[in-house]
Amino acid sequence: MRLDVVTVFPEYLAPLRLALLGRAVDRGIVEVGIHDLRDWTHDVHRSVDDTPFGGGPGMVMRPTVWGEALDDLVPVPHPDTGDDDRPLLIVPTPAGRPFTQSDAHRYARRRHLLFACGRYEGIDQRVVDEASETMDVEEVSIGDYVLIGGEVAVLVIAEAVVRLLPGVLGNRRSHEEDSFSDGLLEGPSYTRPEVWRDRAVPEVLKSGNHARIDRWRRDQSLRRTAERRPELLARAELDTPDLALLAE
Ligand code: 6GU
Repeated sequence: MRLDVVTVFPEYLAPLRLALLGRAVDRGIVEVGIHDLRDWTHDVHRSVDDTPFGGGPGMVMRPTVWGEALDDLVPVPHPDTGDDDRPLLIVPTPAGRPFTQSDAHRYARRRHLLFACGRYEGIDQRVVDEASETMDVEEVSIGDYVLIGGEVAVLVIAEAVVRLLPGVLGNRRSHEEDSFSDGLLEGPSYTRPEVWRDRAVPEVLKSGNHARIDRWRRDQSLRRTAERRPELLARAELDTPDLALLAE
């Protein structure tokens, strides 16, 4: 998979080359390109923004600069072979649709993701409107709070996607036990020692009875989800023992 990011703060994206993401880069599972939006300016001040039409606070990122950046970074379909390498363009914005685990799975199937980081009050909407005519474009939010720019959101989304690529996590049964893969939160985990500061590990986890352990874990997930994210229960697949537990 190829990940390209356009930003006015390229250094902010350095973590893409660290730790788990960096290992995926070293192993050739992902290629990362980080691009400074100011490279597509022509004025001495390398200006990327301007005042909003209609007035109001803040600045809007100029379509002229973004347009040239996307023209350079988006491959045109090959006229003879019909090869089409056009990326999925992802625009992080608090005004986007919520980014979820199912989006992460969907993005993980793409060959090329291109992230356009807005700062200030966002990017002139015509950039997204025009791009939508020739490629898939998604405006996404990572949660109900406001960040200064899209850079941290890109780190979040890239990490959620890259960990799903084959070979990145290694030595793991699957992603089937992740929080959200069954629509529930994960329950608590424990390791040695068996007793720590007078707190014992739940007895069932040492019983060796895997049917009991699975049921206990399921119950913990259900209780935690009911407590912290009750709205998730409506969409989870619940069987009769699940419903019995929740009715307690
Ligand atoms: Cl994706 N961008 C910005 N700037 N703020 C956000 C966000 C994204 N998601 C939540 N808040």
